[in-house]
Amino acid sequence: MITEPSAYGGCLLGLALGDALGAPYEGGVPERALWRLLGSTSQGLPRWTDDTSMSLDLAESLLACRALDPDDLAGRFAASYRWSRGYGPSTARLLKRIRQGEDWRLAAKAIHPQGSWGNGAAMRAPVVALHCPSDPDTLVLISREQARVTHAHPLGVEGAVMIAVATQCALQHLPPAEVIRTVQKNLHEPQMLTRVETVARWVERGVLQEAVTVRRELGNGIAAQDSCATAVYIALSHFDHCFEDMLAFVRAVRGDVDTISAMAGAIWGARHGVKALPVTPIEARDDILSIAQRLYERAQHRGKV
Ligand code: F2R
Ligand code: MG
Ligand code: MG
Repeated sequence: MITEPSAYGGCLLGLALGDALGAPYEGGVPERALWRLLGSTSQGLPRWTDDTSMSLDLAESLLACRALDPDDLAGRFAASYRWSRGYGPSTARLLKRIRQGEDWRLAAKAIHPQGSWGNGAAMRAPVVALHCPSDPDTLVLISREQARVTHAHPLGVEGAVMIAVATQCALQHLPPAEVIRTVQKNLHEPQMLTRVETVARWVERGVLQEAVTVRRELGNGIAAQDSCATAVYIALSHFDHCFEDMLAFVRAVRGDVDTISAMAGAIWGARHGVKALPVTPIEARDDILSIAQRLYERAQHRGKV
């Protein structure tokens, strides 16, 4: 299977659109009220949040270092940190410590001894699939390594593997049942596997579940185990629907809407390409497409696409 350059733009822009268009609906009343104040650029465009910021940092790091360099990545994450991007509380504390000179290996375990199980490493994992679109073993290794810089907890790491594998399968145009089988083969944590087994059953049945059922059975929270399987299910079950309908479904599921939309948006965009995405202007749309193009050219140069 030859991956088209359009799939790269579709994936990275799908992630950013999901994030920017989902952010106004994330969380409860106080979070939404705050985002009404923070959620537009000076030109009035929808702003993206930590999800896209960390994804672009990972992309730029892979491009600059030609491989994963965790020290370079930690430095970029820390330099890009802005309070107004709505980072998770533990990730915010971690990045401030790294900025003050602490080694990320110590900082990542100083806040939670096992590391964070938030979905922050999963939300940027589609970029790993753009770095290695055709090599499943390297994909899993790099997904784990990039996750540990901020999310060392086994569930935080496994969420990243799940989203990276699903994105790679979407780039390869695998059908939904095969995507979910490939995801299952790469997971080990029972809490993740239980959720993915539910997704596999629903995908096999082929009937779109109610949003309330998805929320109840797969979750809608900031933990990796409560959002990654949710995003994979929503993307796979909307392969035959338009992007806007998929985002409307995420809004109906509620909760961590920006991040579930970003992860589902990346998988959907990898499958359908940039032309299938809405033309809605968002912050730095052209810059995002140019980074996607550079990732494509690098993968092409390495003979990976
Ligand atoms: N922070 C938000 N949303 C809040 C409002 C944003 C709004 N748009 C605005 O700015 O007004 N979203 C972001 O957080 C989610 C998760 O990201 P990440 O990087 O995984 O966060 P973090 O801080 O690592 O973990 C989240 C919380 O989970 C608890 N936790 C994690 N690991 C734990 C452990 N081992 N033991 C106990 N608790 C643990 C902590 O309370 C963490 O703070 C994304 O949706 C992103 O968009
Ligand atoms: Mg966010
Ligand atoms: Mg979020």
